[in-house]
Amino acid sequence: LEAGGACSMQVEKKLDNLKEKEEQSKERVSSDTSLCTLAFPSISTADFQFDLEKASEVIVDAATDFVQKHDNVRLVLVDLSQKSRILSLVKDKAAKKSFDSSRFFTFVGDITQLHSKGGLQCNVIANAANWRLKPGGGGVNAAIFNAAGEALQHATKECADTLRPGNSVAVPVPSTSPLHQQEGVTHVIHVLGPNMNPMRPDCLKNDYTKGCKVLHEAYNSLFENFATIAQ
Ligand code: AR6
Repeated sequence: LEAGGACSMQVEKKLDNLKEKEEQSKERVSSDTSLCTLAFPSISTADFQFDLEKASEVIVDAATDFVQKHDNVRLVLVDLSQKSRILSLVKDKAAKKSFDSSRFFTFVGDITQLHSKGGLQCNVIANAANWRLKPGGGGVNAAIFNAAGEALQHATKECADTLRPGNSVAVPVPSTSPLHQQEGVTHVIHVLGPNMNPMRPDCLKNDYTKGCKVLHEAYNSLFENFATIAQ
């Protein structure tokens, strides 16, 4: 009995140590607020049905390339679930490359609540938008427009009316918006990715040569817009 008691105490102690280490690393990631941070969803891979394996390659290439060329910025790929396949694919592919992993990493959480619920401060967030730059439609687009309130719709209209696949537009989030006040988000960058869903406009009908090119252009455009804001 005694031996069992000692053993379970040791296990508990180890668990406590593990928890502490986890908290510390979470703290290190989230407290580094000196770096301008962009949180972005995986563009085109849900409603637009883009292949996840191919998308993960494009994300890792574009993101590692960007953080190697720009100092003082961080990129964070976000998805809602711990079980997200795109997050695992990106993590695995990124692990095979050599770059500073504190400047590009994955994070599980709602992109509209990263600061309040996840303790991660991101000044800029990206939206997987539609070509009309309209609210609704589900996915991350609906979540961002809902969280930001009408102020974001007006601000978006002042910047652009429509978007072509592979392009992005940066919109300052008005200080009256809850997204700005509660989450500290100063800009939303709307991005239009390639579409493989026959029920949505501009479907590429499984043409992945064009699809990968357009997805690369979309991320490059997003990151360049972010770099301009970060300067
Ligand atoms: N926080 C973080 N990630 C999210 C969230 C959230 N709140 N919501 C979804 N995701 P999608 P697309 C992830 O479908 O494929 C819209 O209707 C999701 O798990 O939003 O580019 C627009 O109006 C996935 O990994 O974007 C367009 O018409 C990623 O965000 C169309 O969908 C992108 O999923 C764009 O489709």
